[in-house]
Amino acid sequence: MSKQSGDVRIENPTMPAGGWGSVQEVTSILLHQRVPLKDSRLLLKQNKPDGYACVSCAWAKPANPHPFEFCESGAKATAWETTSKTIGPDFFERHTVTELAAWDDHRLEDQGRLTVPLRYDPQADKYREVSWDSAFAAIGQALRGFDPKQVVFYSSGRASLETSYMYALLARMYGNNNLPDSSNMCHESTSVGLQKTLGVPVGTVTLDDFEQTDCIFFFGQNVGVNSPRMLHQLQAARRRGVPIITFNPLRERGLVSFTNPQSPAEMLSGSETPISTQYHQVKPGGDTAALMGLCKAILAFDDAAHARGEGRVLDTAFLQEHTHGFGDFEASLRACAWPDIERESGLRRDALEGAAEVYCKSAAVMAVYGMGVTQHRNGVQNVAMIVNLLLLRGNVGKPGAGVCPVRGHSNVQGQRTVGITEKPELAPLDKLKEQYGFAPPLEKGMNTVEACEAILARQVQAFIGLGGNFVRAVPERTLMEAAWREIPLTVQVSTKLNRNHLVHGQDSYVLPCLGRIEIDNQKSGPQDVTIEDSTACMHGSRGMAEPVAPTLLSEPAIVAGIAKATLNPNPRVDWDRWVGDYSLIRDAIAETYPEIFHDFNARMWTPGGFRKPLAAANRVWKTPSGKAEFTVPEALAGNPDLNGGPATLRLFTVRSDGQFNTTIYSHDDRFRGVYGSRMVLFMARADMAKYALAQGELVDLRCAAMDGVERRVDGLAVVPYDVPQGCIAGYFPELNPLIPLWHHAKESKVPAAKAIDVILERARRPA
Ligand SMILES: Nc1nc2c(c(=O)[nH]1)N[C@H]1C(S)=C(S)[C@@H](COP(=O)(O)OP(=O)(O)OC[C@H]3O[C@@H](n4cnc5c(=O)[nH]c(N)nc54)[C@H](O)[C@@H]3O)O[C@H]1N2
Ligand SMILES: Nc1nc2c(c(=O)[nH]1)N[C@H]1C(S)=C(S)[C@@H](COP(=O)(O)OP(=O)(O)OC[C@H]3O[C@@H](n4cnc5c(=O)[nH]c(N)nc54)[C@H](O)[C@@H]3O)O[C@H]1N2
Ligand SMILES: [Mo]
Repeated sequence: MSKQSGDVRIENPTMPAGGWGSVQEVTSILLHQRVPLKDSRLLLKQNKPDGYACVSCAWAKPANPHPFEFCESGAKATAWETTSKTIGPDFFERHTVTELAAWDDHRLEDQGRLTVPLRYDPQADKYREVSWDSAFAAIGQALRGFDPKQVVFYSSGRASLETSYMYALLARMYGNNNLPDSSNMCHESTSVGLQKTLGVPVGTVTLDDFEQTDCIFFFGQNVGVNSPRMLHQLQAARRRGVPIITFNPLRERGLVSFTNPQSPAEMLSGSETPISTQYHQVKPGGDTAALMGLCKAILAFDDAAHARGEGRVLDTAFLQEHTHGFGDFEASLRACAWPDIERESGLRRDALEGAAEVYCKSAAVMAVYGMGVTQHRNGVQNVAMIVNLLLLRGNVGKPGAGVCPVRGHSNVQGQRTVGITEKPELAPLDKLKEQYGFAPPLEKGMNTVEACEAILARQVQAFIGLGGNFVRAVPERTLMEAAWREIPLTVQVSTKLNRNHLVHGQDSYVLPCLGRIEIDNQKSGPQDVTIEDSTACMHGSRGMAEPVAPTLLSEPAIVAGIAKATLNPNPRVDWDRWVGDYSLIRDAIAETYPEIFHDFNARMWTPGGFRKPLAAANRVWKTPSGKAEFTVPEALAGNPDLNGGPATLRLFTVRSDGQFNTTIYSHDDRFRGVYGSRMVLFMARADMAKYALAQGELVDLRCAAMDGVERRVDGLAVVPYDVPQGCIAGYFPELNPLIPLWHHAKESKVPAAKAIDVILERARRPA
């Protein structure tokens, strides 16, 4: 008899993104998190020029915000952080770590905010309160005894520009560039791909471009869930008749239609704006092939127009003046055969020609993309292919056109801007040397995958985590968790209890910090911080909620505490003065990066933010050739090293509206109509028939890699869904045990979480 999941409820997801469902969600989470009424009014200050920058996604904050410039995701993130629930020393007295390790991710974080510094006591198997001073002293003493090359300073992309600058300086003064961050699992393919082709590591569009564009191509980003505020721009564009052409294997509700919960008229009439005008269900990993098809079709239209003696379809003047390598790319397009494109993309030639036709009719085209593009073996090539498409008609560096990678964490882009990078050539080392009188290390540091490799090789002595939930977010979970327990020292700066505190090093500290929404009082008074959004605009952010406990320290204070206990005193770095007045940190940032941050304190409250100068946006190309680069793809196939053959299914991992990465707000996925469990697998009905599976039936998955490591996840309930045959989808982070560490993007080392070949088996264990 087949095994059925008892706890999952599957409904037909019919509601548009936004709408009443969104309002109900916000209300229910505010209640569940027991957010004080005065704090729920905080939402009115979210993403306002004088308010706080949302702690959810990095989407742009307009100069003229809507009265309610927040979304369902932002409201959830705010409620989660400003919750009145707390856990203190008594909680940890009541529960051993072994006991807590059996709780699920939702239950752990749902206990509320951490309030006191903790150290793991191995005798009792419990975390115990320690004083801040003793924690810093012990961490400093340990770090002084380690080889700096074997210590890792990780950051998750939430910490402010001020904290991030101090943190990077701490690592370099200590003696390494081991500064991996969440971006290494996320948009690093963008940082590498756009730098190589356009000479900038970030997107070129601004909010203004959304008002001037004629056409939007949308690759592998789930806007309704992961950056819902962008729906305002998309809805406005749709109302102007702008086509939106989507490439996504899964039919995502939020990419299909939208009801603006902030428009009373729409809410009352129940009217929806259809978002995507074309929806192409590309195979996971098939974007390079799809983009080759688009470009090949554009070339054919150009040939035909040329033959008829009509004007060119390609922007030949732009190609001539601004680009390099078009000839080779053109030759590769002519050599590329349609049957190969169709097979690898899973899309038909006429469908791709239809999309190409719209591209050619539009004067200004923009390409938006997310993790569906970057988290692949060929993630960097995918990004370069998007650039190829844009360059054909000069769609970079003109109004309404350009490339728009949608960043994840609210300051992940900014952290890179102020020095969090393992690549020494990307940090102004000479400037730091001059400013602070020390010799910054010149050796390349570890990125996330390299840090994991070093941990597996037992070559990491200490891991400091500035936010995040590293063991939960990275691939190769089984091996990583075992190795993690052997790290001599782990230190986590966190707001909430998470898996990484329970899977801990031999000596382990959890240091609780203030969140960005909280009032941060220091010597000179309440402090502000700054962040950079997805469109390279810098914004001030002012905490407004009472801190959840008086014992918390701010992130800058914690970084300074570790720095002072670890480093020899340096008269040019006065950590205490910086902590007393963050405007002094901003002065230091301005001194290191004058081109970007001059007059930082004066400009930080500019409505809409002040923009980082981006050469490519002005058609200045900081590439070796001095031109924008065309790239010839190495291969059409997206998954050369993990091709398990015909018996495999290709798995891609996604997020739901009930989570922010490893933070699980609830076990429901309203947009996909799945309630009560995240242990599910979305599957085409044709595949269910092929495997003779019923809805809700339990299956096990095993990774197809033949390298002697067993990687499996058991007990997933099958949910019929509109995905291409041969592909299945499930949730990050539950499915991370299936991803080999070596299965990552070739040039950027972003784990290839969107194309994992797996073998499906009937559940071997009872539900
Ligand atoms: N509510 C909420 N908001 C978030 C987050 C969250 O967890 N929850 N996380 C934040 C972070 S850190 C990030 S990086 C962003 C992530 O935001 P997104 O980039 O939207 O990330 P995902 O949900 O992982 O996947 C995006 C989409 O890619 C599609 N896809 C999968 N494989 C392919 C492929 O091969 N090709 C194409 N074209 N599409 C594919 C999936 O179906 C999915 O719709 O969101 C940020 N915002
Ligand atoms: N299979 C698969 N794996 C993936 C992905 C995927 O799509 N599929 N996506 C990848 C991506 S894009 C990313 S960005 C990573 C995410 O990886 P991380 O950034 O490491 O993980 P998060 O879940 O965002 O971190 C959540 C924790 O951060 C802490 N936190 C929250 N707010 C604050 C704060 O203000 N300060 C501090 N110090 N701590 C805070 C809380 O304790 C919380 O438990 O995961 C990656 N892993
Ligand atoms: Mo991310």
